[in-house]
Amino acid sequence: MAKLFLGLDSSTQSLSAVIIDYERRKVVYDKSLNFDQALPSYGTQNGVLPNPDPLLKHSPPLLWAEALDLLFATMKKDGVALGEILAVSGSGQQHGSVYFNSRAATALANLDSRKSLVENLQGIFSRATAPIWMDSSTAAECAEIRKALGGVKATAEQTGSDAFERFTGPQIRKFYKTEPEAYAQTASIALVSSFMASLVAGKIAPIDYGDGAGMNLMDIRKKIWHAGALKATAPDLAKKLPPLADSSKVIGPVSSYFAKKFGLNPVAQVFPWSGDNPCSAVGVGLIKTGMAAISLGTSDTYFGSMTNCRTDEQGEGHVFGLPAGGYMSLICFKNGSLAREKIRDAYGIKSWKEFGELIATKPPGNNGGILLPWFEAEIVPRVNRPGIHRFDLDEKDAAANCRAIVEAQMLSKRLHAQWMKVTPDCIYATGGASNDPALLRVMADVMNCHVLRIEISKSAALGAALMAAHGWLVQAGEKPKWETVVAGFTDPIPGSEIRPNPEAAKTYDRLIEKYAACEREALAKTG
Ligand code: XUL
Repeated sequence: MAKLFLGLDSSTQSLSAVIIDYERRKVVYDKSLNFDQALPSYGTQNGVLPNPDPLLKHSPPLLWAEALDLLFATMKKDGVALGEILAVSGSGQQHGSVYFNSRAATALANLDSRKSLVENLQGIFSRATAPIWMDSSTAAECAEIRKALGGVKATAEQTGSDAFERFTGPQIRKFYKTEPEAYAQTASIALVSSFMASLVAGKIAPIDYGDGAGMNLMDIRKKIWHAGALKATAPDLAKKLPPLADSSKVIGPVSSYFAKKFGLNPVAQVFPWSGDNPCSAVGVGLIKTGMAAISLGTSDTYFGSMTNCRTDEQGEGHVFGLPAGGYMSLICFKNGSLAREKIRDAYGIKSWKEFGELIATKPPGNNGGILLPWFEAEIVPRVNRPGIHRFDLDEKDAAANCRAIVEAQMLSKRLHAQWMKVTPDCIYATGGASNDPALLRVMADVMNCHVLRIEISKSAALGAALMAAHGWLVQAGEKPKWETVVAGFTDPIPGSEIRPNPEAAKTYDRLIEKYAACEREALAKTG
């Protein structure tokens, strides 16, 4: 019998499933469901609830639950051998939080397969919506937590990151300050990843070290809840947080809800889900120190693997746990694919192919034209007031603006990743936009590094499937090596390598100075 493992990915805009046949080293199923299109009644835009305050970004947890029902129904309809799946793990957009009341644990343990998940989950939340990673409304709470922990450097050293607006701790503090009664009614707080795992397992799931590190609440070195950070965040928080766990520690079998309703193997094991970035790191095979990847998704992220924990003194970057052991360093740029889309649409460009062709009509360096695409408040560099800034760039020139946004995104990665001290031999490109050769050409030239692609752009879901396989093998008493687990799944596509062009690379060595000066000028303007 084939050894099948399922990886799910609950991202900002969609829910995806990847199933691997472990022995044959093959992805045998790959499907995505876009939230806005599949479930329009929730009224989300790109997976987020519209709000007049541009800093407030929430999503409905029931949308994610309904999407899970729909995706399982789709897999069943597609004839997927759900009864043969041995284990399930998953990935979730990081930092977002879901608030359960005291009825949740019982409701999860008794999910009734004759009803929908949404019907089963009525009345179990102490907060109707979940703040997600795009939210920037907690600057005051960040300042309070940072002060209590001893400043930027000390906060990063203890929790892996400076206090960030989207991180779960500052979000919990804001909830406690603004809705103290609802906070008091909260019995358990979940991340998006542990919320989804709780549904699949039918019990409150633990938080894994990878995603736990994105909360400003975990002691990054000891991998336990950090007492000082909990105290600085909200009262009684220790009681409301689930345990932290290694991603290979089984939670239990799947809830009978999924077995009865969709024919999932009733003894299939559920493993702790992790954040999309830690899962992507596994999904591109980042398991040895010094490897690096760039993910081009709703957010763009640049991450590398490291054995020992080294944090960013300046407080721009993050350290998360790596499900394959050790740590990953990461910087996150909020203005990723949605910003590229805004430029594409502003110039009436019909397709990404046309966008790429326009980029190629302009020379590397774009004749000095620079665009700072802060359509949304930005994370790196920290920008609280959104705005677009052009330097030596004609707003009417469509091709120059397309080239400018991609160059700015790559230059920003190069500039702000210096603390990571990773000088990789090559960069793995992943995420939806990594299929776009024009973007990868700019990436290779700006980073002055070979760029490689793996077969599947859904690296987070693939990483989750590999985590399920690894966990299952551990449970079976085998001592699987991560190199062996990922082998064959994360090999680069033959011929996909893009080598930097030495002349273009020299141009960017010069342009990075101008880019940095433009950033300083724009930051001074936005305050
Ligand atoms: C990482 C981050 C985003 C989210 C959504 O810190 O905020 O990458 O994980 O993808």
